[in-house]
Amino acid sequence: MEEKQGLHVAVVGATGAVGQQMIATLSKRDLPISQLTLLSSSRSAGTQVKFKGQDITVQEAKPESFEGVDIALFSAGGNISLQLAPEAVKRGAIVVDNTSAYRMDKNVPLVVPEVNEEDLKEQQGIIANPNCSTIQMVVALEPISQQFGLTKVLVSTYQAVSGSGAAAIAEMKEQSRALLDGEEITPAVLPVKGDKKHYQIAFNAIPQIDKFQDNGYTFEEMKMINETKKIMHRSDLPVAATCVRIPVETGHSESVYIEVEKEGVTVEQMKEALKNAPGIVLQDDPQHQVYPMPADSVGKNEVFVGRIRKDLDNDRGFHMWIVSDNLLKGAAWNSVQIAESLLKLDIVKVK
Ligand code: NAP
Ligand code: 3JM
Repeated sequence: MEEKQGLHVAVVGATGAVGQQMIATLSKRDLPISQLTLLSSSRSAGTQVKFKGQDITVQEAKPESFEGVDIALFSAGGNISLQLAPEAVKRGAIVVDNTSAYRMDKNVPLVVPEVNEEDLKEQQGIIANPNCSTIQMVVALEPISQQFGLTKVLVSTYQAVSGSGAAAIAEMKEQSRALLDGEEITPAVLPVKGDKKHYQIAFNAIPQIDKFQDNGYTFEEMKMINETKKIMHRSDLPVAATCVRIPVETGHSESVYIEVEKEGVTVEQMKEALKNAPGIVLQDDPQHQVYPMPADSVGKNEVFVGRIRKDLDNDRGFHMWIVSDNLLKGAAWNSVQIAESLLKLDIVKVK
């Protein structure tokens, strides 16, 4: 059989909340894909998935699954990435990893194309896709940093349950139904699958995403802090975060307070900087009640910014509200965008 021209792409975690969006995103974009390999655990192996009109059978992920693969998109949890990403690299693939396994490794570029695409040139086989909450925030921080200088970031998040996977979405829906029907509930997934206690997510807000560290911050909060500094090449930047899970299915929201270096920056100048930046849609017209909301962000690749206003006490302080589809720009779209950048920069070549 004659070999088709194009890339052999693999998706690891193809049956998950992120993996499904990766397949949907790949089918909308025009990366030249000649073969798509879909991988999961043995539980879902055998499932049929449609891609551009073709049925593809999901297979169990094994080291040999990566023979001949050019680009492997991983989103099956950190342990799977630790086990299988090196196996994929050994077989010649470039890995774009969606887990936290390699993000802070100094040999691994952590990339949001609108911010630090050039870092891809330093890749040694594995490229990390940042945490969803980090990605949407740095897309908005970068143009501000470039034009006005950035000296401080304080963020509180309002994160959707889909960030915690398919089981968390199901738990929120079933709990909502049960509570409305006056039934007892038994939380079993959120806030963290493997942690000691589980709490109600329906009609509630849980100030814990991922496990706690000894310093009182959760890992999710530390991901936002450390990853922001790495992506923006600003190890000196003060960043603090509070991450909260709310009963929204998809779309993360963030209330962000920043301080800039330059004096006298106006709200209009801030809006102008954001409006003209790549990947951002400005939705900011309080008179007409225009501002970003998670329900409007679903299915869209952009980061939406609004509610921009000056702090009342600090002339260099600004507040804003940043919203994006956590499964798209926060995960699947950013990964596919990285794959497109790899081609654009000639790091991966089509055979
Ligand atoms: P999910 O809905 O629970 O899906 C998990 C996926 O991983 C499923 O396809 C599952 O396959 C697969 N999987 C589980 N164990 C496996 C194994 N031993 N070998 C191969 N595949 C296995 O979770 P999700 O929300 O899609 O998230 C998946 C991962 O992506 C997360 O754990 C996280 O590390 C990462 N993530 C990153 C971001 C980000 O911010 N960039 C956001 C969300 C998630 P089965 O169907 O066979 O179980
Ligand atoms: C988002 O390894 C795991 O169990 C996955 C935990 C997880 C992560 C992570 O740490 O990779 C769930 C949801 C993320 C993430 O993107 O950081």
